[in-house]
Amino acid sequence: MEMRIPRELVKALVEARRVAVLTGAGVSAESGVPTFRGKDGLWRRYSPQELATPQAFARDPKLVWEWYDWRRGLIAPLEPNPAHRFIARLEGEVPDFLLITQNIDGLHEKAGSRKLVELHGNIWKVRCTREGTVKEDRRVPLPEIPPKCENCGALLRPHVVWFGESLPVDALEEAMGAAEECDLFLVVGTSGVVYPAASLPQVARSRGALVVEINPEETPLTPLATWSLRGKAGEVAKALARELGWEV
Ligand code: BV8
Repeated sequence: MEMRIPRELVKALVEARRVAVLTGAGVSAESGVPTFRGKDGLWRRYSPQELATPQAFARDPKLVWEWYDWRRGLIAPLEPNPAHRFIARLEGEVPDFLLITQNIDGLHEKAGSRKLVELHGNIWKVRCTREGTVKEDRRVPLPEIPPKCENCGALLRPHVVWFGESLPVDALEEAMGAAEECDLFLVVGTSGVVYPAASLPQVARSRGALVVEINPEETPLTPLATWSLRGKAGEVAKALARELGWEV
């Protein structure tokens, strides 16, 4: 399906000096990662709002780790899609850039993004519940569930932000700063429901930035958007890249 891109949007992209991008599960949907709210989404089989919480982990660390081990197994073979690659290319094209992702799948980094904050952590990192040490752990499947710290034997937890937990202060500060300073804010593949991530486009808009939303559906953020492109992230990314003469 040929996506029509407004001429003024292409011009704004070419002229942008400071760009911030916020992504959600929708940017990884075409890579095969289930979204939270989609018809085959994670929220259907499980209730992340119940499982992705410190209370659930305290009550049943084995169940929570089975869910994360299943997701890790699902995500491990998946590749970035044109949307991830477009965002990685955009990073090198503008003087001032920050990608802010709610996703924990690591696909932005796999696509080459480096100026990136992971607001909600990373599924490939584990943290000792006693020592607080963070390590990368890409074993799929995990040899034992729940995994234990090899140093002190305490339970390991996923190094992600659960509901009711505060976001990493430095990541949130960097994200807020980018939202305040940018002249163009792209919002890609998020339902705009989870806070404080969902407040970032509002901050950008209040500071006079142009806001571009890319989403097949309307969201609570749509009214904020200067342009809301009703399409899949990968498709729109290919159409934008064509306009800019980029390969993605
Ligand atoms: C905090 C990591 C406070 C774990 C995640 C009542 C009102 C307002 C707020 C609250 C409230 N009650 C509680 C809160 C706060 C809560 C919150 O916002 N709850 C919501 C549900 C109401 N927030 C928190 O708890 C946060 N912490 O507030 O701390 C605090 C303060 C001081 C001291 C202590 C505490 C922490 C939130 C982080 C939770 N962790 N993930 C894991 O993943 O396992 S959240 C997780 O869900 C994701 O990271 C993401 O943020 C969210 C899912 O949203 P999306 O990414 O947008 O995905 P979704 O499926 O919803 O939508 C997909 C979109 O893509 C759709 O729009 C769809 O149309 C689109 N799409 C589909 N296909 C495509 C596409 N788009 C483009 N292309 C496609 N092909």
